[in-house]
Amino acid sequence: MRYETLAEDLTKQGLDVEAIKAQLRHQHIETPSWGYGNSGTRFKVFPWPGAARNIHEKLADAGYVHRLTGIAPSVAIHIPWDKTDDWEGLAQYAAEHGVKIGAVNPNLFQDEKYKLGSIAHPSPQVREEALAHMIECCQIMAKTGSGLLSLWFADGTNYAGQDDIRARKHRIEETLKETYKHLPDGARMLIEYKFFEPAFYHTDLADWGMAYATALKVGERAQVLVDTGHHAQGTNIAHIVAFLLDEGRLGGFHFNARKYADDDLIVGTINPFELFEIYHELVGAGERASQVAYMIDQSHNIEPKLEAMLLSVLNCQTAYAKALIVNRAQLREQQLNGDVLGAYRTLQAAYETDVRPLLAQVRREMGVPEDPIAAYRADDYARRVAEERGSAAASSSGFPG
Ligand code: PSV
Ligand code: MN
Repeated sequence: MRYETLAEDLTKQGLDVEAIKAQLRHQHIETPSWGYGNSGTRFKVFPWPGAARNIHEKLADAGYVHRLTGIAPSVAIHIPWDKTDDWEGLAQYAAEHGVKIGAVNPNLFQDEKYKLGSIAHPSPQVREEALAHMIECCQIMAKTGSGLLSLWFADGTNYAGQDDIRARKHRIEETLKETYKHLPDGARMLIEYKFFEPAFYHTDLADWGMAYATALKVGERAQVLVDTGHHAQGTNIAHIVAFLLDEGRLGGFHFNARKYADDDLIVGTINPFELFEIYHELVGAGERASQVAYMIDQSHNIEPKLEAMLLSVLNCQTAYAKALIVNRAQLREQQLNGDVLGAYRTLQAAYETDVRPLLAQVRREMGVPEDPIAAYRADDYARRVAEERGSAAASSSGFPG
């Protein structure tokens, strides 16, 4: 279908195509620095020729992804993986590549001392050190202009009785309240949950309810981060999203796809309808969703890094476009009339619409390639970085994030 025909169809349904295109032009997906370096599973890291070896190369790659898509203008960093001694210089370097530093992620899971946890650790000394690291990250936020402190804790236990679960809960609340005081003005703290791994008996912040209850105690600018790979099979993530949006506590996402557990696959590859359901709730929430941070958290084992990241960004764009063309007036009527299947089919109609001509038009208007992946494949960026950087087996993170 040509763009004009699609636009006409949508207009006939009462949709404002110009407004939809404007929303698509303003979409913002943050890519993770760790998605550009070599990573893998705990079994093996297969080096990709040209994979970024340091934060500067990661930012350059992120800048390239943004140039091709126009909707990936910021990069999340992980500390200490991306540590430098010149943060202002790094922010400047990012700007030269057309991107900004986004969420700052303290690493509270890879140090020897965190064997029994970080902010829930029984030892006050270890908790102090974890706090100091989070405060350091708040300082990095101030220096780089980042507005998000993104927290995930591997804390938990492997056996019943290993530690006092309620005492651990109190330690977490205390340490996060203390951390909150150090956030730069206006910045937010995002609290990510995950139901298992690496802890297997209990994880201290295992689900959205625990993250939400903690956020309520910590302060107004503490919110929940939903990583789409961090739920038990069958969990209705769109429902969690709608609930948190309505409570004003949905801080952001870590998008990725999964078939089994925390697989960290390319966004929208296993579960495109689920991604659409999530975007449908976000679009439906209107202004309430305006502060949500859309971040990708994926790591690659066998995929070429840049193409994998591009595909994730584009799959988010497709899901958003499909959610934007849902005929909401019709849906509302069907909902009020108890038209169960009519309502479902309204969603299905949007989901099954081929939005490629709409997206090609948006990209033309934004001055980016109509088909960013074809442009990437025709370009010599990947070949050039492979020549320049070679195949470094070392990984900045072998952690299956
Ligand atoms: C943990 O599985 C996680 O999702 C957290 O967001 C980490 O920061 C990330 O992966 C990278 O290990
Ligand atoms: Mn995550």
